[in-house]
Amino acid sequence: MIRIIPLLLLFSPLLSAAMPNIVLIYADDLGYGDLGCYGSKAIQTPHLDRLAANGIRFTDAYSTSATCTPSRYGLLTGNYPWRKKGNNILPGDAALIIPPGSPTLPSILQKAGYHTAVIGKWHLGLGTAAEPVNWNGSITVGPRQIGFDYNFIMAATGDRVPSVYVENDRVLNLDPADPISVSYKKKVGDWPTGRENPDQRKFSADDHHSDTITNGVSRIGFMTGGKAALWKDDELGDHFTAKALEYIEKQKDKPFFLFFALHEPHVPRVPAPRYVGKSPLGPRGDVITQLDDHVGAVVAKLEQLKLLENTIILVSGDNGPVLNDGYDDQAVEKNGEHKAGGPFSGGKYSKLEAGCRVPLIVSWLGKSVPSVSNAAVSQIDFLASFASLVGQPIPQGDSENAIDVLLGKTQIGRKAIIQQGIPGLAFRAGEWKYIPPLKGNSEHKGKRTGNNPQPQLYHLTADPAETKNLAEKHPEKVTDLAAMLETIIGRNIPSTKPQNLH
Ligand code: NG6
Ligand code: CA
Repeated sequence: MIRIIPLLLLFSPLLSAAMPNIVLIYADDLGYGDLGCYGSKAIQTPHLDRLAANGIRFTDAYSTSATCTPSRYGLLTGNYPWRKKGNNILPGDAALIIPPGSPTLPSILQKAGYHTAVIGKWHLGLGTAAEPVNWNGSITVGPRQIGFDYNFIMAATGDRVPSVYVENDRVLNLDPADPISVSYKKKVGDWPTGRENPDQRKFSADDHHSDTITNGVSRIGFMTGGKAALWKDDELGDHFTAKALEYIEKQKDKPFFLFFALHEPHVPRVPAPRYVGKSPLGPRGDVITQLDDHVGAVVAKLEQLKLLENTIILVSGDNGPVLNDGYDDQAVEKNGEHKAGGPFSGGKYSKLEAGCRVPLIVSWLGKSVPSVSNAAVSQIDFLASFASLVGQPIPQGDSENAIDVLLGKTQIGRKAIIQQGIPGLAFRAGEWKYIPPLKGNSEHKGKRTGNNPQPQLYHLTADPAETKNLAEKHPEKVTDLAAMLETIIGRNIPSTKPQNLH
């Protein structure tokens, strides 16, 4: 089947209509309120605004988690990340946390005949515990083992070493005479660190981001070697976008799935020179205008290739916003009245709405009727939704088919939305939000975390900022929601077990 379908497609416009290209653009730490179409006045995002005006703009969309690695795990596997130990924010030398061979969004699309690619931020680990990643040889376990035919990635995040690109199984531009070593335990080599040589970096950082300096930025983790392979932070976005355009051009004649995982506006925020000062908010706003241009470039490429009518474009993010995330880049000082989390409280890491409530725009020219949808939708459902769209069986797991919601055919969304903060879960059902009791700091860098030793109950329509805890007033509601959450947590999800797909 895998080989026959693409051949058939060449001759069958009917069949090809059922296999649109899927371009999933995934921003990093983008807030609900950061885009013009979601209410931002300070940051100009004309390309995203146009996409939203021509497509479906979701007001009630969620990532599974308020941090990066877990959200990406949920998105790609269709299973809640908190079901498995170790699905936390990963260091840059971590092993792959998705078992090779398990069903994933890209592997399901591959089975349907799609060519699949991930370009951008990975942060799901490479190699295995038994065979750690070999930066100087072939990376044998990575995106290709979980369904991506092509990858051009950064291993973890911009603030974690190694600060090099990986293309398929190799570090790009690596000089074999200058091998890379990486450690998250101790200093390796003699490259300067932010702690010892603070004057050698472009901007200061907290202690956690004060290990090895590469390209003038001190990072988390130590590295040495691979000088010719180091990325330049102000070129990251353009580089990933160029690769995305190249990929689209190359795949234009057959169905493809592109997971374009942009780094903006995650720290370190180093805009390309032409974006410096493009927003009044300093680097954080500037890199969001840069992100907007990347989206514009992808849409323009699809338009130029006359692919818009045969491509579903989705834009969303992995978790909510954060201003100060370790670097002194004036995000806090220059924020002014901007509300990165929109009307919501908390932000990245938080169980309150700004942690997981993210922008979601879906556009399929000629198919998606321009609208605003307030259906509750979770990224956990992308896997089942696209499996159903391309006629593949839906694996047993947390993912449910919401394709009609995503394409705007119905506004009846998910009954239950689980949000994962650091630590703990929160639960939305309809207009109600329940947060189980949990001790811990009630604030992190001035933002509410959602921790509270008492149960919390909020009415999201009347109180989107989650300021009035109604748990004592409606104990029966608390009992109901707690029971619903426990039932979902208690489900037996077997599909994280490896299976042979070919
Ligand atoms: C945190 C880092 C933060 C960022 C985050 C991952 C500190 C104090 N904070 O541990 O800077 O790297 O991990 O972000 O070091 S994420 O979007 O990839 O989840
Ligand atoms: Ca993130």
